[in-house]
Amino acid sequence: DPIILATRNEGKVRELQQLLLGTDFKVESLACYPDVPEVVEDGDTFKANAVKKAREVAVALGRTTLADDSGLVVDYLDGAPGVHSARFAGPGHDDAANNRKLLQLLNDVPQQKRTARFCCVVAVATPDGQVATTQGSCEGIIIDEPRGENGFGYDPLFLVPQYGKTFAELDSAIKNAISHRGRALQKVRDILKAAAND
Ligand code: ITT
Repeated sequence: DPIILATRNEGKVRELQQLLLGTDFKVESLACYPDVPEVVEDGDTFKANAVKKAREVAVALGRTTLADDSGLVVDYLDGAPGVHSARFAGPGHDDAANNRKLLQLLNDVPQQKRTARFCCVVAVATPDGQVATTQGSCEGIIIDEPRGENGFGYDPLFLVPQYGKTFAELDSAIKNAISHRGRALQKVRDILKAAAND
């Protein structure tokens, strides 16, 4: 059976699908299962939320399920938006509003204090409720105006110093090779193989 991708974020679905291309694993997104109830993400950590999302969907559908909980950790903001990245500017999930809020909070903060990282925990759950997790992160700097059209979320503000480009300016293949999500996914293949053999 295909693995369920327990996310309703289309940007994540695109990247996770691309990252699992070329493996033996077929995936199916939650878009195929509109009746699965929304998981309440009330955890304090990426790991707690990833585990909860993967486990609830795996048990509900009786299928091996992969969930991603991720976000942007900004040092000057003591780690915000962190686990609240998706709804930083309030309910409604508007990436542009989140980006505006981040720029406001960093207004006049000099470049050397604008360090940040994207973090991602991927959880894989089996229908019996067992869960394994991996994590990945990627270091960068929050610039002071958006650049680039690719990706999603905070990508236009996240500069990767080694490339001199934001995630939104990089090809998706390069983003996937160095991103928090890509790094977490690289570590997940053995777990998926074990789950497939159960
Ligand atoms: P699901 O829970 O349905 O997967 P979500 O968007 O609510 O979707 P999260 O709670 O994990 O997922 O929030 C992650 C947020 O962090 C996401 O909405 C973006 O704002 C941000 N984010 C995570 N990865 C990102 C990336 O690669 N590029 C840009 N922003 C990212």
